[in-house]
Amino acid sequence: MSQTHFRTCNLCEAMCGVKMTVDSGKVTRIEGDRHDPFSRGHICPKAPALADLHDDPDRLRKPLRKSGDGWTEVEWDEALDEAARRLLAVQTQHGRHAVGAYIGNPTVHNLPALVAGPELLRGLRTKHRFSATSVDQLPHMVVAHAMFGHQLFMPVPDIDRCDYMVMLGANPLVSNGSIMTAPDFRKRFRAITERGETVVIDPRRTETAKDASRHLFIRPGTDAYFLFALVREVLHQGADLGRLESVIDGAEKLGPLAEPFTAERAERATGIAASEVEAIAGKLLHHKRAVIYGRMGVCTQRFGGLNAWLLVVINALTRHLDEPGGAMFARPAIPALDLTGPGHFGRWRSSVRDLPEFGGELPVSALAEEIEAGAIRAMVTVSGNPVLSTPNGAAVDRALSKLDFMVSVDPYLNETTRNADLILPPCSPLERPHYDLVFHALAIRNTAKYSPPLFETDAPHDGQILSGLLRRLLQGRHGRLDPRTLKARAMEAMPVERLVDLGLRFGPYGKGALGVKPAKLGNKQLGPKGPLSLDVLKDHPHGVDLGPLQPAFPDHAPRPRIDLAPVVFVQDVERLDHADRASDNGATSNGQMTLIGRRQLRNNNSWMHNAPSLMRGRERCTLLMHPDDAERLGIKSGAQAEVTSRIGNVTAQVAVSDEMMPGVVSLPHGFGHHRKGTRLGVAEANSGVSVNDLTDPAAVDELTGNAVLNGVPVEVAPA
Ligand SMILES: Nc1nc2c(c(=O)[nH]1)N[C@H]1C(S)=C(S)[C@@H](COP(=O)(O)OP(=O)(O)OC[C@H]3O[C@@H](n4cnc5c(=O)[nH]c(N)nc54)[C@H](O)[C@@H]3O)O[C@H]1N2
Ligand SMILES: Nc1nc2c(c(=O)[nH]1)N[C@H]1C(S)=C(S)[C@@H](COP(=O)(O)OP(=O)(O)OC[C@H]3O[C@@H](n4cnc5c(=O)[nH]c(N)nc54)[C@H](O)[C@@H]3O)O[C@H]1N2
Ligand code: SF4
Ligand SMILES: [Mo]
Repeated sequence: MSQTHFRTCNLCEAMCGVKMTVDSGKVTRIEGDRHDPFSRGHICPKAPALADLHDDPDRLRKPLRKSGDGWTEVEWDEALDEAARRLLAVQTQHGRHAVGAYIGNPTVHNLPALVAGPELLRGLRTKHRFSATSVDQLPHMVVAHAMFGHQLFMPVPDIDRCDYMVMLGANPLVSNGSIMTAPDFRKRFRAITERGETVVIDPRRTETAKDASRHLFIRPGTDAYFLFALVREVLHQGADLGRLESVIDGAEKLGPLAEPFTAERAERATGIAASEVEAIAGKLLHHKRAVIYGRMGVCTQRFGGLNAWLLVVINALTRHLDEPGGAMFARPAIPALDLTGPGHFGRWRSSVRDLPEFGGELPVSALAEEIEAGAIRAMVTVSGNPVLSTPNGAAVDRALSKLDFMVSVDPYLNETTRNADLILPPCSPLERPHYDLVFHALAIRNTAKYSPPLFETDAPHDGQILSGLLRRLLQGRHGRLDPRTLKARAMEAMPVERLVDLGLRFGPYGKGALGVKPAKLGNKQLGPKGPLSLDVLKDHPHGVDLGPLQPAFPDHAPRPRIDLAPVVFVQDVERLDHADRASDNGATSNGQMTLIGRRQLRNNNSWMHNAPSLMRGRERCTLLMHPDDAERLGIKSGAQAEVTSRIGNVTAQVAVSDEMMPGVVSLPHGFGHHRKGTRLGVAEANSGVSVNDLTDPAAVDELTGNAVLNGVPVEVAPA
């Protein structure tokens, strides 16, 4: 007898609704849920891999303890007791900051981990916290904090209502969108191209660029010159703050700051003709509904902070901030801003290189050097693979291997967790409840959906592991009956569904747990079943639609005023002003090129290469190169090339393609599964090389500390 189960795919930001057919305890079919009001039947090739993941024989089912050269399975209580005891021992001997933590990307897609993770981090009381944020969206968070007063209050492009979209450094046709939760981006983007115009600015003519009205090549790492020239041009043509004029401070500072950054100067730095700047500024001003948007490619480069700031500035100066069709703010059913504090910046700094914390985290580019310097002697990693995903992964690997103790919460024995003394594997995503606490806050439409666990299990989910560890730490530190221990014990016992219910009831579409808070429904489309609670969502297994984005200012923003020129960004402008004068852009040798990264539809960062359904087909870890460069270097498509950076070298198969800007090469990240001692049968057979064996931890955006993953100087030669 087959059953049907509806849930949200938790693999990327897009939150696609999936329909699963289950036969005798096994998922036999995964397809798009046509009745999901947000994704309307769309899925990508990764959704079926949810079944691969669940059935993967390499996925760990029991905790592992390192013993000699091998691993032995241990019971859960024993493993958690040991982890707590050894972490406390390190803190007792070397101080509380001697324990570090790294939190990886899948945590954000994991309801129980999102609830328990922050508590554990607080309980560790260490300033050595790291996460994937500083190889990703850190600049956007610094901007949100400085301009709007909360690190998670990030504008998203209202793509369903916009007629003119300019996009830099993002490839949502492949990534399915980031800080822009938009299932079936392709369809939504094509609709903009049809009703208006879309422009993609990228050193590679990407899948998204091919679907756009226009594509412009840009020299990697130079976007800030282009964006500043746009600001200047908009000001010259006649900026308009629109409805927000009365709440915006600092606009008058922009003119003098932008003045030196002419379109001609931008042309020299970026390769984009000065006339384009003028035209794009004119169109942004002219269109009633328009937006400029940028992501990974503009964040993970040397001016990531300035780029993220200038994007908001341009939207504001062209009256598209907080306006339909422009850059808007979601109003999620469970208020996401409550997940963290508003943020802080530079309260402490890393000990070796003096890099600033943001929101309690240090840049991960500093991780290896802090371990090598003895500042960190034990690590906790949770759903992270920094050996493949952070700069100079090989150095991270070496540093992790020298720790006194390491515990990893992870379902795989992989490149990072092989360095652990204990691996604590959570149950599969199909065995835990799901609600997207974060991505509803970054969505292009307000919706809500709850997915109950599909399968029952005795294995703990991430939340139970993390809160079990926290309780043991507190018990070891303060005793069994201390109020802090008792609180942690209560947290551990609290079903996470209960927290979802409370969040919904107290949220903007709920009516309060006791019915005391007046219901303020954002949208009538909710129908007669509102106000929201967990029961209402359970009655709507495809999810509920809460309508298009609504203006947030002044009543629904974390603070009523916007600072358009925060001092941290203003101070960084001088660095930009110097950079193009200091460097000569000419190549000094024949093989000197600039390296950028890319994503592929069948990858998910570093960790889904063990799914057989995703790994079929030809080699994907290829070095893309323009035909002129290939000819000059005497390299043919399919041949091997050696790529060397200041950090290391890798050899990859070349794919010659005129979609690359001349002088720029591209390698995907997340590969490099050749390291010894992992247990990833399928991935090891398709190992590829790691681009992060080339990226340089010394290269960070000096303002935010974000890693420079794009625009890496390399030397390419036939292998
Ligand atoms: N299939 C798949 N989807 C994913 C992921 C995945 O691994 N695979 N990862 C997920 C995650 S964690 C994230 S954060 C998102 C990221 O989502 P996106 O930001 O949309 O994805 P990227 O493909 O990294 O896009 C970066 C683009 O920047 C370009 N670029 C590089 N350097 C520069 C530059 O200097 N200037 C400009 N203008 N462009 C530049 C690159 O060519 C690339 O096209 O994707 C998510 N979705
Ligand atoms: N050069 C270069 N480097 C990059 C990027 C790039 O574009 N270029 N992109 C960066 C970006 S945007 C990101 S977000 C980072 C990602 O960096 P990370 O978050 O460090 O790495 P992932 O590859 O996402 O690995 C996720 C880990 O979580 C485990 N995992 C998966 N599901 C679960 C779960 O449910 N629970 C637990 N406990 N563990 C789980 C996996 O086994 C794996 O070990 O990589 C960054 N690195
Ligand atoms: S785009 Fe693919 S991976 Fe992302 S949520 Fe949808 S089905 Fe899942
Ligand atoms: Mo990411």
